[in-house]
Amino acid sequence: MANSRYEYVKGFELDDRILPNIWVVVRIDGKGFHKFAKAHDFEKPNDVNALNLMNHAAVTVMEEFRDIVLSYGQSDEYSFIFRREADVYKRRAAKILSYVTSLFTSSYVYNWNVWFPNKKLEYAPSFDGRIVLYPTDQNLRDYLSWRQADVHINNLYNTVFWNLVLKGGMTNQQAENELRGTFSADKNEILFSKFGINYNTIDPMFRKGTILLRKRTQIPNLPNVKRQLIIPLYEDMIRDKFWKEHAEILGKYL
Ligand code: DGT
Ligand code: MG
Ligand code: MG
Ligand code: MG
Ligand code: MG
Repeated sequence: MANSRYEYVKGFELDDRILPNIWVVVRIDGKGFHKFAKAHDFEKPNDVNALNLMNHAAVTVMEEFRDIVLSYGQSDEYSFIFRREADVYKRRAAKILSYVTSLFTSSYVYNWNVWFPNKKLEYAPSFDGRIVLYPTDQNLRDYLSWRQADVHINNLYNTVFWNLVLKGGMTNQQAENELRGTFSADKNEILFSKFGINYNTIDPMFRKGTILLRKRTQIPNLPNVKRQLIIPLYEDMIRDKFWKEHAEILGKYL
């Protein structure tokens, strides 16, 4: 075979299969979205259309990868949780990571006009991706708690900051000085006393991020037909309540 003298190069491709029986988390994050948000005039601190576009792209990924049991998004990032037993692409890490990241990105671009019908996409956005493995259910819960606590801290800060600037007439520097060394309670107090905003009434998508889950639902008028739908939730994942209500995620039927 004329080919055979070249075939040895295949041996340079290394096995990158992920350990069996472990939670696989793929997290993607927008590259330079500070600049991207500015270039597209995203609302501050939260642009509801930008977040919905992220959610839309994440649904595309979940429709393709049936092994994803939960996805969680906030700001310019999304985490996809693959069930422990997932055998997709023989668990080859590079395949999974590159496919998820590129499908997310292409869906983000493909659906741009759905959420921004009057805004031109100024340049091609990109997303980085990483795979992190978590051996125990507790590790996985702690990972998701970590990401959700991150939303809370950032969103509370950004909400007060942009109110001080946009409504309070402060410069960015003044708002930064005002907030230096403040605790959560202080920030809540500033929001309420200066702007009449009760933080807890702000859109839960902004406060909690978006959880996407698969739920089986009955189709109306067709008693024997059930459909699996991907539904968004804006709940607290840090407390036990969420994990009891959605026990199927960890495969525990209580
Ligand atoms: P990176 O990820 O290291 O390439 O850099 P960035 O700039 O993407 O930084 P990152 O991911 O830490 O932070 C996300 C940025 O995206 C942050 O500057 C705020 C911006 N961003 C995300 N969502 C929104 C939004 O809804 N509205 C606005 N105005 N900005 C947003
Ligand atoms: Mg980013
Ligand atoms: Mg960063
Ligand atoms: Mg980010
Ligand atoms: Mg091929």
